[in-house]
Formats: sequence, structure tokens, C-alpha cells
Amino acid sequence: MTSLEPFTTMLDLEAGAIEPERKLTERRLGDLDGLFLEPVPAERAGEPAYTVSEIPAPVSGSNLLSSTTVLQPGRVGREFHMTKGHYHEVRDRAEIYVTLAGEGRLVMGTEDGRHQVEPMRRGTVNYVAGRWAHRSVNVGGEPLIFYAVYVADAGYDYGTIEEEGFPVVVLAGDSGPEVVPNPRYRK
Ligand code: M6P
Ligand code: ZN
Repeated sequence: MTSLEPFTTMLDLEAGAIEPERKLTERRLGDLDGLFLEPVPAERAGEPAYTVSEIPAPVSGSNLLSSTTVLQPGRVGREFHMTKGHYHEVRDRAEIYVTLAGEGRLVMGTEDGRHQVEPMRRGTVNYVAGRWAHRSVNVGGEPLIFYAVYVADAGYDYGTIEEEGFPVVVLAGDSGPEVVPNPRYRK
């Protein structure tokens, strides 16, 4: 059993910054190549896509990890900027997203091919049930900023999403974001 002493961290509710910052992961568009329908153009590979700033805790089924994600606006082709997306390695681990700023869609999918898309905007609290893969998509013109809390031993399975994708993708349409079947979904 791994236990911690209580502690407090400041979360900037506007910018999402965690103070003090402990563990920052930066993803560039090039890190997402192969996940969009279209390849990421070589000249855009270095463009910042999102950062994840974590409040660390020892990996255990009784601790909680949390992090702020700041996802930059933009598109690759008609597809909006998004996170890599993952299942939890420990499949039944759940997660909660609290959105602080921006406008997004939370795309979720199960291994038996179901999908669900939920809105993200300041004040939404999305409950990502266990066994649902999750990816956030920035459909607005500003950074999408959200705070996530998850069981510390959840772990990341990115490989299944890299191979199969989600059942749906979110594209820019004439009158706003459109959720359409993923033509490259492999089940
Ligand atoms: C949220 C949480 C994190 C995750 C991040 C980015 O903050 O789900 O665990 O790392 O989004 O998503 P991904 O890891 O799929 O790139
Ligand atoms: Zn997760």
C-alpha cells in the first residue's frame, strides 16, 4: 500500500497552469502523425499541439493522479486538433474531466465498437467510465483547457488507438463541427 501525506497545489483556473509545475509533457503535431486522417505536413511537425502538466502521485490503485491539458486550436485538413487518445492499461479505471476554457468534444469508444461524444466547455464535468477510450478534440478558436483526475495505476494504452482509431472523427463542416464515421476505423 502506497500512502501519501496530504498536500495542496495551486491550479490556475484560467490558464490551467499547475504551481509548482512538476511533470510537463509537450506534444507536437509530429507526435500525432498517423492519428489524423491526413498526414501531418512535414513543415508543421514541430508545431506545439498540447501540453499535459501532472500532479504526480505514486502508482497505486488507491492514489489519484491529475493533470491539466492545454490543447491548441487548429486543424490538420478538415480534422480538428486532438489528443492522442488512449484506453487505460488497467481497463476498468475511470476518469473525470473538468473543462476550464475553450470548446471541445470528448470522443470515447469501447473495444466492442460503441462510441459516445460529449461536449466540453467551461464548467462541464465529463465522467469517462472505465473501459472507454478517450480523446479530446478542440473544435474552437482558443486553447481547450481541462483538468483531469484518474486512478494512479490506470496507465496508458496508446497502441490500440494507434492501430484501430476511434469509430468517429470530428471534422470542420460548413456550419460547425461534424461528427462522422471514421473511414479508417479498423475493428
Ligand atoms: C488528460 C488525461 C491525461 C492525458 C491527457 C492527454 O489530461 O487523460 O491522462 O495524458 O489528457 O491525452 P493523451 O495522453 O491521450 O495524449
Ligand atoms: Zn485516461
